Amino acid sequence: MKNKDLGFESKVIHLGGDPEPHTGSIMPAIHQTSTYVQKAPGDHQGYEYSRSHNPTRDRLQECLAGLENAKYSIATSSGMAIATLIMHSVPKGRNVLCGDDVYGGMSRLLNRVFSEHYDITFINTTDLAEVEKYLKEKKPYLLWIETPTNPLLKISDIAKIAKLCKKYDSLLVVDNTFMSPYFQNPLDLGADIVTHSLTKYINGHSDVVGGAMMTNNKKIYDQIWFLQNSIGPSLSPFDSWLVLRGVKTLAVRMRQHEINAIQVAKFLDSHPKIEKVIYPGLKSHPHHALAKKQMRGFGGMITFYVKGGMKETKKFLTKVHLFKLAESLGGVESLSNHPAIMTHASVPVEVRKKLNISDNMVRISVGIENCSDLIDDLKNALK
Ligand code: P1T
Repeated sequence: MKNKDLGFESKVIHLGGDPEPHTGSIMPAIHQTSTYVQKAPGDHQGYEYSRSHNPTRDRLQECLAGLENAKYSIATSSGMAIATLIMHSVPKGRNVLCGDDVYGGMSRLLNRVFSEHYDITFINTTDLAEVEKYLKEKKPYLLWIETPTNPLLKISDIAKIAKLCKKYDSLLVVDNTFMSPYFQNPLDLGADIVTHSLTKYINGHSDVVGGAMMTNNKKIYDQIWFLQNSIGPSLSPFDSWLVLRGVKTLAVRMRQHEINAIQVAKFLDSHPKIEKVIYPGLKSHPHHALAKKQMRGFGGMITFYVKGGMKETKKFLTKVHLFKLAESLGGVESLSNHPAIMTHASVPVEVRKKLNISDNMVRISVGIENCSDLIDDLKNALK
């Protein structure tokens, strides 16, 4: 049986996981080395220097490519590092479009690092007419989207946007961090590049910062690999090994994240001290029908508004016990976050206002703990 024909639950365990040839070790070796001995100048076994290639990172890349149904993958030292490499691939003078609701660090990278070099426009990609209008007008090199977005969990139609991008000769990049490849495969829907913060669901244990991109386009892969090798943010051998270890349980973790999140979302939705809940699995979500069609699940992220303002919201966040107040998401443990002060503080104030990333907004990453414990924790904090 070929690896590509395996089910997802088998792929996460077996892709990149052939026994080590020299020892039969079932777990991959951590090739914690910077360099490789050559028999004669240029006579080596495919490895010269670990910034360029490393056997442990190769195994992880093989696994990640397989999970996104891609031929190629590049793993980097953070999610922002892969975004930086992709942005460096934009030719001089070309424009860039980006979804208006993205991770605060992405907004900072585009607004404060790359805006000097490119004309970057933030657009509402849930509106296909707006997408087409800007593709036509700006003829961008690439359109970058998150779906679901961070933190508003807006859903954009990947297949329809991919078609539009092809029509206007632009690349579509989809940051699939929130869904993980278990729930969504953007390349299958026509995207050119899919990216992940490995820090989140793929590693799943909050002990690594990493990033990756996957693509089926050899030209794009060669270009990003050249930039990775030239600029240097390669994922370390040990972090590659940790992610290979973490990803083995991705399927079971994602299922439990979702089971818990659905119950937590329903609990919050019926609570008198909560103004509004945003979760793609709730019928009240404006893109619920698209979420059902495009994704194989709704994930573990919930955003909601506490009744009151900053004072009440801060009080709630100091009273939760299991939902630890910390940036990040996608680990086995539950986390809570105040986007306006924490993860999205670098989003310009007027944009936060427009998007309603307000003082009473909370984002939670629902972990895989006992769900009654999680609901009790929120109940107590809201009291
Ligand atoms: O943190 P890093 O591994 O560099 O990944 C950046 C990143 C990229 N894309 C998305 C959708 C993200 O959510 C992130 C990082 N986000 C957080 C740290 C957060 O708490 O939202």
